[in-house]
Amino acid sequence: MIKLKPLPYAYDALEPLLSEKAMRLHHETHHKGYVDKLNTALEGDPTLLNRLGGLYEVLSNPQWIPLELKQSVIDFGGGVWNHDFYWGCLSPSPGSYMDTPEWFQTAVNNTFGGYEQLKDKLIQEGASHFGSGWVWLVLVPHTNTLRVYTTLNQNTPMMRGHVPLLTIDLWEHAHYIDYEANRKDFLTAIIEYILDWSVIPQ
Ligand code: MN3
Repeated sequence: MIKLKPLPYAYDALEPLLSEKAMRLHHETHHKGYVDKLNTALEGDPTLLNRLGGLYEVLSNPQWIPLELKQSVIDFGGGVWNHDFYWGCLSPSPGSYMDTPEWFQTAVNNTFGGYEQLKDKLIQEGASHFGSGWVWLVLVPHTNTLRVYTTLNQNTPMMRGHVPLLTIDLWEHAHYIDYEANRKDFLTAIIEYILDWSVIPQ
């Protein structure tokens, strides 16, 4: 059984950028819904997660999932993992980009031209994404390069063999209460004030 992990801060900790009402609804209804649906799907193969080493490993290797469970585990398991990861990318006292490791700042400069361009790219890709999904900053292994892109629904970068570094939820439920349909304002507020750059690995 997968359990709903608590948020790493209080429901009102990200006020006024993300309201307590929005955070409660997002965590207690949407995120919990994925946990419940994943548990129901896993009744078809109760040892799957243990056998394959956990949710991250399963989502990184969807070819290992029994065919009859595959789409459910990708959708509901992705919903669980993506939300856990997203909460960890936000903070009421976020780490600064200036304190990220040298390898990362060098890669940002080489790939995007600099920090401002990276922020613009996250906002532009996230705001123009059609439908539900997520915007990601990922590391492409072997080449050690960075990429920004969006995934549809609950798809993850691990399915493409990429390592997620940061994400922001693009589903309407993520922004509708506080920003209505203005996803660009939502992304800008998060990126400027509560995105925690200390999640970038040393
Ligand atoms: Mn969500």
